[in-house]
Amino acid sequence: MEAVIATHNKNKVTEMEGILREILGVSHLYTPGELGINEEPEENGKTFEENALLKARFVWKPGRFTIADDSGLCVNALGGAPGVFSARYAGETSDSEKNNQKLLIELENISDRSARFVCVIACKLPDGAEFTVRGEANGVILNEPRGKRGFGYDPLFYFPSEGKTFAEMTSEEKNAFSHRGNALRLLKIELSGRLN
Ligand code: ITT
Repeated sequence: MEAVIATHNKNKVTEMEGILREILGVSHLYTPGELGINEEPEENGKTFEENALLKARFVWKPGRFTIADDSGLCVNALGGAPGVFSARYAGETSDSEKNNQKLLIELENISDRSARFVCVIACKLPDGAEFTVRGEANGVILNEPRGKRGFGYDPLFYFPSEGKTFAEMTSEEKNAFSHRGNALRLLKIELSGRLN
C-alpha cells in the first residue's frame, strides 16, 4: 500500500512518521514532494477538521492511503486565536519567532494564560472513505520562551504536570503528552477497526 503524509512541515513528519509506519505496517511514508506534488491547497476552512480534510483530498488518489494534519494553538483569553491561523498569525510571511513575538504582545498584561494545542488528523483511505480524529493538550503560555526542541509555539507552551515547556521535552516525552500524540493514538484505534 502506498501511504502519504500530506504535509510540507518537516517537523510534523518527524513527529508522526515512526508511529504512522508502525500503525500502517508500511516501510516508507511518502511526502507530497516525493510524489511530485509541490503545490499546496488553499487552507480556507473555518475549522481544523475542514482544513485537514482539504489537505488530505488534495493529494489522495484511488489506492493511496492519505493522512493530513491541521493543528494550532487556541488561547482562551484571545477567544481561541490564533487557532486555524496559527502558522500565519504574524502575517503571510511570518515564521515561528514572529508568531511567538506577536503572541507575547497580545498577551501582555493578561493574567489568564490558559491555552490548548489542537491537532486534527484527517485520513482518506485507499477506497475514498474519510474520517478525522482530534487530539488536544492543555497548557499555559509563558512570558518568555524556554527550551530549544520542538517547533512553532513549543517554547512558550508550558505543560504543568511535567513542569516543562514542549520545547524542553525530548521527542518521546512530547509525543506522550502532545495534541499530535493524542490524535495519533486515537487514529491507531480507529484504523485498527477499519483496516482489519
Ligand atoms: P502543513 O499545512 O503543510 O501541514 P503547516 O505548518 O502550515 O504545515 P498548519 O497549517 O497545520 O501546518 O499550521 C500549524 C501551525 O500551528 C504550525 O505552523 C505551528 O505554528 C503551530 N503548531 C502546530 N502543532 C504544533 C506543535 O506541536 N508545536 C508547536 N507549534 C505547533
